Amino acid sequence: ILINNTGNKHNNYIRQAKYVNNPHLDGMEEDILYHFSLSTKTHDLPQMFGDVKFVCVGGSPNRMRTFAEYIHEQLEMPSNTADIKDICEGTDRYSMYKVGPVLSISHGVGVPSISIMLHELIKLLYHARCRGVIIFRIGTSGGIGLAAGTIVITDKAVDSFFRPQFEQVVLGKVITRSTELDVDIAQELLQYSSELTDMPTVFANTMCTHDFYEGQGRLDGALCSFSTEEKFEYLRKASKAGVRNIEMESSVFAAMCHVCNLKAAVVCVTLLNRFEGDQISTPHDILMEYQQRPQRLVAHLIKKRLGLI
Ligand code: R2B
Ligand code: URA
Repeated sequence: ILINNTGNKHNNYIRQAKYVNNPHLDGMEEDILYHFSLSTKTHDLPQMFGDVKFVCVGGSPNRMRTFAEYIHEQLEMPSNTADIKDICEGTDRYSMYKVGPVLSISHGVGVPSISIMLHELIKLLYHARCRGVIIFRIGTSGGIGLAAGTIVITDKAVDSFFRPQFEQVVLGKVITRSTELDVDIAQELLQYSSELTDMPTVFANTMCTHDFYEGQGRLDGALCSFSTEEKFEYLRKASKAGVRNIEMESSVFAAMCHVCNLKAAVVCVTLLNRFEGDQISTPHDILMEYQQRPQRLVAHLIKKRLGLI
């Protein structure tokens, strides 16, 4: 809660911190959320989204549709799953599904893709006058010294130098933002993981890189500038820094949610142990089961918070 004391007794008021942090927004007559194909003039955002309490984001549009269907089943919604429509059908950049108080959105691969989505999502929550929202990234990752299928709940999102920060070039200068995540939500998730079967879970640091191949120390890209020994030395260093998984969005996700007062958690399953290889060779059906783990864990928290279990 921010206490905004303007000094004028008629103007003193208490309000919850806004989800946006941009004075320029107030002067805009219309806000077009271009990559969602939504706008404040053409859509009644408070009516469409005002009841949203949980937002789950993940890379793939199909996975986020499956998650929406799963949540629909878990919340025992009366409607038919066939009625779950892509709210962003006017664009193929992102997909968005709403099931009761849960919004499920795809963000594509990598920092630029998720950051564009988050700008528009955070403005959407603001325009819709949402309150008390929790956001989760449910994703996949490469594990460091963990058996495939392990869930990592992110403590700190770190960069490729193992620093808990996110750097962005703004007007030709580097600005640095903290990648702090919500400690209470992470602890709650960790506790619930022990209540579920097939949910091996750790709480550890997650490294966010800007590439899947060389950027994650893989030897199997189209090019490779380092030796096998150098790869393992880097992974050992990461491990020493408390990193247990590598993915491609957590740092900007944590940084933007932190600046915008949105409670956030990152829950990623590992698809392989990077000390054992680089290729993802696990059979398809096993990978599908792994990908459901973060969904099941987050759905469990949502049901607890809604008082359904
Ligand atoms: C995990 O998996 C994707 C790359 O395969 C990327 O979006 C990520 O963070
Ligand atoms: N996603 C990543 O970014 N890295 C992996 O190794 C697996 C999934």
